[in-house]
Amino acid sequence: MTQNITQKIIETHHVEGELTAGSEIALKIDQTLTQDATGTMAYLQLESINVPWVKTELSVSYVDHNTLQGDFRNADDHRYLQTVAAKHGVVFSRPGNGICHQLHIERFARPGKTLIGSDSHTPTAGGIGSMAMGAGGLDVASAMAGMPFRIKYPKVMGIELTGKLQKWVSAKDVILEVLRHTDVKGGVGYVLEYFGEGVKTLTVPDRATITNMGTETGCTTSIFPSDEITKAFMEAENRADQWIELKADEGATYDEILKINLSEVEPLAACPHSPGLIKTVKELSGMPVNQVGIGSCTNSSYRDLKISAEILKDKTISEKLHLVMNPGSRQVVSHLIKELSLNDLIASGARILENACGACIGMGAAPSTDAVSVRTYNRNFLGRSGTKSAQVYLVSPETAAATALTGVFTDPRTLNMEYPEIAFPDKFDLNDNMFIFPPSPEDAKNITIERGPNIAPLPSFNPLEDVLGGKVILKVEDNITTDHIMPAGAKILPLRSNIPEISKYVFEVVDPKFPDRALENGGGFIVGGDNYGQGSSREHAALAPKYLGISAVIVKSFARIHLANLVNFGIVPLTFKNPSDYDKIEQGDELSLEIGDLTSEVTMTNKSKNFTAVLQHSLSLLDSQILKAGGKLPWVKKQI
Ligand code: MIC
Ligand code: SF4
Repeated sequence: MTQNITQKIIETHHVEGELTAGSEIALKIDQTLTQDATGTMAYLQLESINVPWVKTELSVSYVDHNTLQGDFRNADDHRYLQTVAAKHGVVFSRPGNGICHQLHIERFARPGKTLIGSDSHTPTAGGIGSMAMGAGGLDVASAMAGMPFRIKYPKVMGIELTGKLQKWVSAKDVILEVLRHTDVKGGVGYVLEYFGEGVKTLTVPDRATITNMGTETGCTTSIFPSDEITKAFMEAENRADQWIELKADEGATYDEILKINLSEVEPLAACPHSPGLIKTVKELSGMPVNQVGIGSCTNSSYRDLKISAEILKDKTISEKLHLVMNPGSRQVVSHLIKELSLNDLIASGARILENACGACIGMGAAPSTDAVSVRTYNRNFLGRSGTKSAQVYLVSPETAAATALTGVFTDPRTLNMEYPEIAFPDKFDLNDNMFIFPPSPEDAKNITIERGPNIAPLPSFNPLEDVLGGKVILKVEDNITTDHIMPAGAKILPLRSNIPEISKYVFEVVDPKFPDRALENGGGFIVGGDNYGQGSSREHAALAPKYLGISAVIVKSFARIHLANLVNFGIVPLTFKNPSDYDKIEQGDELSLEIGDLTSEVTMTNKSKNFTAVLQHSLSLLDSQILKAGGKLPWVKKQI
């Protein structure tokens, strides 16, 4: 039987479940990654599972999100992460080394391997042919403890690339073109697998830009074949021995096919406040811009910064705006220094920030009031930049650099200059000295894990009753993101290892009174529309509402990672059998849900409006048991 790449990797890693679309399967996980903002919780969970040494082939703990160190709290977290990594056999990437996804694809990701990461952009490694998925921290901790990872057997959307990109159009425009077709939920339930003649015109960093932002379609992951181009990249990273070929069989089939002719792709932009609201840059051209940001895990590779430097060389950025740049890794910076491109950037007026997530997650460089900010990042959700009134657009490095020069939205094809073609070096500058590799398990016994006062113990939760009662504490619309539920940014991120404190900010951008109202009412329910919980993997978007007493979320549909996180922390995820029942519920209504053992539909009685409605769920038997027990941690501990 012919197979596509997704089917091949699933077949070699499948340990449980039926291989039919929609059924739950369990996969063996070869590699894991965490980042600091989700990592503290993940390692507290790993510690409580009580597995002395990780069972994966490789686990890496990166520090890239929360690097401002405004006070002792970030630094405490970093110290904890470094010591807990050494204790349990995890490689530690020190702050300043770079952004997790850029570093992972440079130094560790491997074709044909499975990877889960406590960050939703883990699919970046799909650019090298790894089956890489975002997951909640507890699922990553469980994988480190040797447990398989459970997903719904995905459908595969084959994305056929033909032709070749025109000058001034690049990989970011390709993924924006995909998003123009799928919007932010067209990928739910799918792996996006790329094939066709056009694939060989894209380098690994180009492919990684595409798989990175594929996350915004809601998909399980995205993947490219591993071919001669992949081999060349791995050779340049001195990892040719880890290369294997990976391609779909001749005649392999897909559940759906999307065709994209690269030659016809134009410079595109995602408009406020959704990565799925796509317009051409031409349509937006001339709009005054106040800030430009180049970087983030989507566009901070050598190629992306080098082309920006070439565009900005010998020129000065517009006085109407600021330009901030975050390189993806020290490897990238090292090349920019040697080739004098860093000089070009600084001379042009660019502000070069740390090799970290930075402004992408609202850690500094928040735009001014009502500002238009044009960024090469992957998300432009309301308030994510740190300024609620800012209008954030997502574009390619070419468009961003052109815009930085003119001060208005600019189609880079209108710049009067030769297109700078950028090839990656034959050999990248290699320097792994900011990775701390773990000692031997024997030596690790002498390591003491260091915990500052910002590391609060994990909260524990009780088993669920058969009937849940309470008020609708909040009713929200479609496409509520985890940035709405549990915002990030410089003020809130330092609280990631402290659930009681961070819970005070739940739904801050939507309704700052939510936490108090939830506590005053002894908890209750959230009602929402379609695609609830889209965006990040942060399990705090489940843990913190749970801490405030939320026992069920009732919506039209869920995003994948958030749904798993709700189950993991004992919040019942329910959907309306009849979506129009959503309209009949108001905030403040008193509800009663007969959940029983959660193996069938649930009857909801709205006592305030005097009607009943049927609610559904997509829980496996195991999920139902986990939920009833009050969450996954006690269950995992029992398994281990
Ligand atoms: C994001 O881009 O939203 C983040 C910040 O990287 C999150 C993880 C987090 O919230 O810590 C993600 O993508 O999962
Ligand atoms: Fe960091 Fe932004 Fe990438 Fe998230 S999307 S990992 S915050 S750079």
